[in-house]
Amino acid sequence: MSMENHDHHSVAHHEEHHHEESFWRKYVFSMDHKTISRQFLVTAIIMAVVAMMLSIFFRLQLAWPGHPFGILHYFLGDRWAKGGVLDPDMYLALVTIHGTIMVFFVLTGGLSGTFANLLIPYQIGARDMASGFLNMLSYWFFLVSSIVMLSSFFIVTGPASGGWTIYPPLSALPQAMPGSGLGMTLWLVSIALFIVSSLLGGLNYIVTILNLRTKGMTMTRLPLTIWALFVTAILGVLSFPVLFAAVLLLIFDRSLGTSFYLSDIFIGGQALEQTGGSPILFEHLFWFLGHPEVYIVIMPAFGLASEIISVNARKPIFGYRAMIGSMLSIGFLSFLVWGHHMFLTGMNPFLGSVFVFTTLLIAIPSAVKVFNWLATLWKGNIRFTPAMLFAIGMVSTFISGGLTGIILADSALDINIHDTYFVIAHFHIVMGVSAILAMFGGIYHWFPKMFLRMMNKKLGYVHFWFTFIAAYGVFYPMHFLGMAGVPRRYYANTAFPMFDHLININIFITCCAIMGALAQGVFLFNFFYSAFRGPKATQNPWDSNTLEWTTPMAHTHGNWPGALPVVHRWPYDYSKPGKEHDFVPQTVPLEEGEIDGGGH
Ligand code: HEM
Ligand SMILES: [Cu+2]
Repeated sequence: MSMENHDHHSVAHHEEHHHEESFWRKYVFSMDHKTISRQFLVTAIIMAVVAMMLSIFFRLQLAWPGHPFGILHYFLGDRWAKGGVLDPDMYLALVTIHGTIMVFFVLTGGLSGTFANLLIPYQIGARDMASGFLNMLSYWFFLVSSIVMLSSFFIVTGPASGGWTIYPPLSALPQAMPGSGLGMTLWLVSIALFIVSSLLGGLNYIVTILNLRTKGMTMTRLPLTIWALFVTAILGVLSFPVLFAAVLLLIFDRSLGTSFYLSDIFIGGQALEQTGGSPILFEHLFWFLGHPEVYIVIMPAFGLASEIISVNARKPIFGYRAMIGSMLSIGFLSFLVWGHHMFLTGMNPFLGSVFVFTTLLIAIPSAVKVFNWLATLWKGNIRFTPAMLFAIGMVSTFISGGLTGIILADSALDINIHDTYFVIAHFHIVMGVSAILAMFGGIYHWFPKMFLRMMNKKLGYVHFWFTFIAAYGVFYPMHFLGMAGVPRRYYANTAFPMFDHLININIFITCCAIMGALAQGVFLFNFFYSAFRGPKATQNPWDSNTLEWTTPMAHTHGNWPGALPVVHRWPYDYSKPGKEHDFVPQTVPLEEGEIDGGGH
């Protein structure tokens, strides 16, 4: 395989040897990027459904505290929902696993895994990833880690419940609470496996993008999807090892009697033996990954949205080089801001002000991106496909969520609303919803390439509008809860009469959440039905310029049956004056005197 990858000109010879691949090789232990991409996607969809259901479970409790629900008893049984009333320990576990699955399994593994695998070889003109084997391993580590994470629901003490940030001492002392026991161990094992998956994938993506671009595909002719996935992979390779170290030290503290993170802990009036460690050390290590992590989540979304918006506005992306520059500077800055999660740890206020400064700096490249998307849409000949709606939706939520980021970045303001629903509102809108919307956009846009069939447009519109309205309906009111002081990660606020009048807001939010969840049923139906029964896709359904649409509408081993395509121009020649069609694919040679767009 790797020989052929380098071989740009000769007619590939793999068509000649018709080796029959067994079912297992083809669909299960596949080394083909297209199959692996679909494996990541389907696994992520299953994980997303689980995480969404968990959020509905705890939202029921938040809207109607202590009220019995048959559905809770059905899923959680007597152990965790006796008589249908949610157990407080289980509430914390639900929140923890919901956050963990959404952040890591859906929007890191799922999002990058699906689109890096699908798009990198296709859009750079390669026959496959640099290493099909590592790529396969990356998926299998991902799957096993997903299974380990879910398995913690089936043990007596329940899943980890210290929040997705697993701060010690709750995570370091197995005896601290039920979720600190075996559930926490499984969480740590799962995340360690996840990190292995992520590193195997990320290294492979970087090497493939650097080395396997086809003839003419210079770095400044790459679609922004590839630039985004490239920066994402670099962030992952630089930051995940730090979480790995943090997790390893935590395992030592739990099992080997070390005390990296523990000191002066009293349980039931009894001082524990551990001294000398510091839980703040864990916070530093965690957020050194944790902040880049939110960009690992949003960066692929940037790429998908840029591509979808340009194609469907029938205009070149505005500020191509500025888009690349802003992604690189966001990536760089993301390593210098982790302290904004730790303003309340007693850090020196001067150090805090440094983190305020670096954090606010990120607003600049972020605003450049938003400006460029809007400028691309401006006076475009817009085609409102479902993918386009989701991409525009992502721009909307990224703006709304970004604004509250400026508030949280200021330590003087953040100290007042830290650990309230204001934070929950901010990060869900800016990262969670934005990335999910872009992921949906990517699915609608590239579905024809993945499954060779079309999704239903009307159902796509229904899915978009209900999802979009529900998302704002859920997360917009949470700002007000936060400003009123309602804390996050609380089972119930019934002990605080000053929050009583806010209960109607919580009921409204939960109703919107249920509406949003039902809308995902429309998507699931559309997805699975179309994958098997949808109308056959045409060669280039969106009149797009990028290379993936030049491959046959079949899953050809090696992608192009003949020679690899040669690239002559950047991918954004839409509505170029003087051209017959409103798009000029990257494989069309430049005419005499014609200037290539990527160069400036
Ligand atoms: C189905 C739509 C969703 C709803 C209704 C929802 C609701 C919530 C709520 C109410 C909380 C706070 C619970 C508490 O603090 O007691 C929460 C926590 C969280 N959610 Fe979501 N969420 C949704 C989707 C997402 C998505 C797409 C992400 C991806 C980033 C996400 C990531 C998180 C994280 C990281 C936490 C923090 C968990 C923790 O405190 O440890 N959620 N969610
Ligand atoms: Cu951060």
